Amino acid sequence: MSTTSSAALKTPVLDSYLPSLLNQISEQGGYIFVSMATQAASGDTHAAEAAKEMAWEQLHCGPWHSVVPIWRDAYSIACLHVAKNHYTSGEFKLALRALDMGLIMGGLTLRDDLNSCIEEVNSALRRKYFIDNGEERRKGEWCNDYELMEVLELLPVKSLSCKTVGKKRSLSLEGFLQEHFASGSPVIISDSMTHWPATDRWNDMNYLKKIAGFRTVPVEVGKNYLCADWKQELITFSEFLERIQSNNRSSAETTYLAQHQLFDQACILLYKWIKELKQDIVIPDYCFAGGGEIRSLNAWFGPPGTVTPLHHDPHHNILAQVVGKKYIRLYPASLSEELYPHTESMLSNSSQVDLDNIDEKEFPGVSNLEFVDCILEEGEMLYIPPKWWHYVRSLTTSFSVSFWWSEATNSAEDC
Ligand SMILES: O=C(O)CCC(=O)C(=O)O
Repeated sequence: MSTTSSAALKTPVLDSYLPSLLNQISEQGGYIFVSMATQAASGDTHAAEAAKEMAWEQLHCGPWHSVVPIWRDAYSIACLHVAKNHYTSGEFKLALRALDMGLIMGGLTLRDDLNSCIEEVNSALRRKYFIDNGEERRKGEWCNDYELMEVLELLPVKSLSCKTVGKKRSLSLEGFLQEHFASGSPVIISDSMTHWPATDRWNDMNYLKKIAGFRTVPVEVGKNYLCADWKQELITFSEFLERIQSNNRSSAETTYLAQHQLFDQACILLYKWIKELKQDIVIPDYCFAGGGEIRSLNAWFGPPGTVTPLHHDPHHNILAQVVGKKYIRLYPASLSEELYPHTESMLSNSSQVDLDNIDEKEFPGVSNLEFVDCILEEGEMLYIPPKWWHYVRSLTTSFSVSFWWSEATNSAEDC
């Protein structure tokens, strides 16, 4: 896109807070940044880029928790200036990239400006996408072929041979409360998502591209987050969709758009990113059980073969299967010690046992532990009670959304 845009991006919060933010940055010794940001505010493109680089270096000069918070706001200031310049010269994709980076890495003060600019730029890009590609588009569906017998060979030993999770159609809220929430017992609920627009729309790759294709998203590349060669990358959602298609065709490294509590930046982005697709989903009434609050909505989107290793989470969870199928194995919270949790605090909610390849000598007894499992089909929701251990493997291209909520007494802040 090279045409210039007549309108400028509006940044009311930046306009009113800039002087005080720059003062705070000076107090931290960021005089050169302040000088660059001041020039950037009067339209100097090079100064805006230089300020962004400078703030980026500050974000990377030590562990994330030791970054002085004002430098995160400094990064957002610079991203907004860079985006405004790109937008004015019609470079919408570059503008959106800068804004997404501000959302992922920046501070909280300018988040409203970042979000409103993202909406503006994304809709400009979507208008262009429509014009370039025409209104009438062929539906691009995922290839969801799947052979049960072939899939069974890929699953951990003993899969689907013992107790499976019970399934209930259109379970009432009262029934859910009495029979599952109160006793902490998992259940699959079918027929409760038929009214979600997502059940139709998210099977259409072109729709996803149009809605969020230009956004930057954090993805996981590699077998799973416990493996040494695992890494995170920031790519556009369109690039991610292309990778899913190539993962479907080859055995290239798996890319998974997933959320783990370990990476709270990614978590914040997913929460924001999913805004574009949020109109297509409906928070299940079950998530208001216990009078608590939604803690986060997480997206889990990837090709066949993604694995989320055995771990547990502190919240109630409804995992809704919008596209495709997943194998899920659950162990009760009471078996925690027998599942050999990692000893480092950051991974203490993950098991050291690789269910895909159990080392009997190192982890004796694990193969004999009782579990329940299931294949979660498109249009079904699985209730996972707090602290229940779960292992998840996608059997087809799969897009799920998890809703985490906590009871009224738990006031911990999540993303
Ligand atoms: O779907 C997945 O891969 C993992 C889901 C999960 O772990 C969760 O919802 O807590």
